[in-house]
Amino acid sequence: MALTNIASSELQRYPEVEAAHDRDFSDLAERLQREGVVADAVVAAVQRFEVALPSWALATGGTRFGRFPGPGEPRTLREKMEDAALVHQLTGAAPRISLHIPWDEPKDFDAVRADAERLGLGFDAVNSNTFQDQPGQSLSYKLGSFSNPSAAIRRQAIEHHLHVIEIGKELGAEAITVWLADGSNYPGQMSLRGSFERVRDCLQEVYAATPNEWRVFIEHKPYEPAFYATVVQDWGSSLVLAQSLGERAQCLVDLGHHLPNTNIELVVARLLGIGKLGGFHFNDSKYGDDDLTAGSIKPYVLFLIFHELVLAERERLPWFNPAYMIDQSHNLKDPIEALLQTVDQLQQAYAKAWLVSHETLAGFQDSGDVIMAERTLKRAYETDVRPLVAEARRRRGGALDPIAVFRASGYRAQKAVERPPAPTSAAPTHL
Ligand code: RM4
Ligand code: MN
Ligand code: MN
Repeated sequence: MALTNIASSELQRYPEVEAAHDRDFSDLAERLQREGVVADAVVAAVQRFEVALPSWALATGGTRFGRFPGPGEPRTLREKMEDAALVHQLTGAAPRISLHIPWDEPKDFDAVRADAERLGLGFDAVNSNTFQDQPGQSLSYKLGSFSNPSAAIRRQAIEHHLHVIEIGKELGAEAITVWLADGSNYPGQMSLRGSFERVRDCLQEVYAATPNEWRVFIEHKPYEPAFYATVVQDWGSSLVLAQSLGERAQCLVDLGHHLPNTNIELVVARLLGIGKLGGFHFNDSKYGDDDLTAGSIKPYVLFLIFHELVLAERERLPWFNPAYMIDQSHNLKDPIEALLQTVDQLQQAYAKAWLVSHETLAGFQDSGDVIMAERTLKRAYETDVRPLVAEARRRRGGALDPIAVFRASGYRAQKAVERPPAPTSAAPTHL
């Protein structure tokens, strides 16, 4: 168990909660059995579910208007890793952290590796950043990085990616996620075709520099910061790039990176069907790239996405290997609580997707029974699976109710003493 401030014994300290849970779990298991579902099999599936935590979401994020940090926030990579390990300890489902470079660039690899070992954490995809200029950087990305007409600026951006890959290798990561802010704000500002070709050429060089077992994730986004034409704007552009790079290049679906009303589960199904679904950045949104807690706004969509995933998993699609990651910005909530809530929402959506009988659904699809096909999904979605995910957490050594245990532990108050605010904030203002 990770060495965090919550002793393992604290997880088991609530006999009334345990007893109530045991009753709820056996009631649900009995009900599911009548429907032909084995509760333990779903619990086992949820126990296997893992999602990576973003290093940039452990401290309070901001909007372009401001940032309101809370007490006891992590100031260093080590402190972020400690908080991440706590999220994993409580949920049993978040054993890796995804680093944003240079925001959370390790200074001493031996020390970072030792921290990871001590905390029981691994490293997920490394993330590059050419959407900001860094102190001391010679050339500006104001008018783009990989798409920039200047060969020198493109070279600088490529070198940054090579550096990020080296960091990933040191830490045992096996993927790099490339999200580019490149694009234009006004018609005529940039060649629509030329900019895409330049991005493709640069990505080819990055791809060639990655180890053979690595994957390269290309993340699209429709707008912001480019408000007229983003170069990697949609999943079509992302797919063209992934196909032109090679087998190890895949598309990353950030749930907030779609124009309103886009059918995201359909995008997922398309990419799954052709082996190009690399992974996810989970979050939720009402309007745009809002980076809200997963499942907070459109939980049915989250379920439908997981339905596509579980379908592919159970059909054993040979290339099924999505990287599950979170990408959120916690402006109002305590970041640890927001992440605990997120992991729980993902576990619930995943568990619900496991309740769907695929044979029954296929039968209704074949006979054209629209009502019963929809009801098959709704029945799973409307089931209260909280006892199943609580049980999965318990069996992985986590907490039945992670937020309750976190609050009762006094972790944040203790950190407020141990971590007085740094003179200048080390935390990024998330876009
Ligand atoms: C972007 C995108 C990237 C993330 C940055 C911080 O909107 O979602 O994945 O790395 O924000
Ligand atoms: Mn993202
Ligand atoms: Mn985003």
